[in-house]
Amino acid sequence: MTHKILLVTNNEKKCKELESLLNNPKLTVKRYSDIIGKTLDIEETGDTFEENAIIKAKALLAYPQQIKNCIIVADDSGIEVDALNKEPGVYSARYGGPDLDDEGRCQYLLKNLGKSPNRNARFRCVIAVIINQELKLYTGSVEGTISHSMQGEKGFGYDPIFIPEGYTQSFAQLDYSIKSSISHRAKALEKFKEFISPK
Ligand code: ITT
Repeated sequence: MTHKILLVTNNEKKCKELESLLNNPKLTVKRYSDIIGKTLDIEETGDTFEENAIIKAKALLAYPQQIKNCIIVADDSGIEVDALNKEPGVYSARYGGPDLDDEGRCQYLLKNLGKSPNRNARFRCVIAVIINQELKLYTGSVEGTISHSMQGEKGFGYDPIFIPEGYTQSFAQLDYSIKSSISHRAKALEKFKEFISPK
């Protein structure tokens, strides 16, 4: 049996990661905007990754005809920096204001962290899934440290300043096969894949 997965995200690079992590002959993966014919501006009003992931997944319930027989999958994620009181956390995509791009947000975080000796941080991901009208949540995280400057071109978001535990290079420098086996998103999706398609 093939499952039809509908991804709810407007972030192209996140979407590509989700597609790559869900690449499996038992899954057909579609982007929600291709199914409903437009992009939604979903307001992330929650205070937690869980709340925002649920808000994104539930936004698709307004399109019952189009989502029939689909498994809805929404990702809310971000980076927590211990010395910044776990900021930017759920505000990762909006950190430093709407005018900044990924690079601007990395630089803003580096500036705020300054020379702090405590550079511990983690990426967190919550995947909200709606399957047969039931809501399920899957979580994943990866520990690491914040570098002193941006390093590498791969990935997206805060990847150039995040060095995962056990490595000396950033997610943006390491081969993608490493990020895709240890990332917050990979861990959350692993649990989801095990649920829909047990080994
Ligand atoms: P959608 O809500 O449409 O999915 P978004 O970019 O707004 O897109 P989030 O609200 O989940 O997504 O914000 C997550 C932000 O956290 C994202 O924009 C990145 O800056 C950062 N982030 C999440 N996962 C990341 C990863 O794997 N690598 C680097 N940065 C990541």
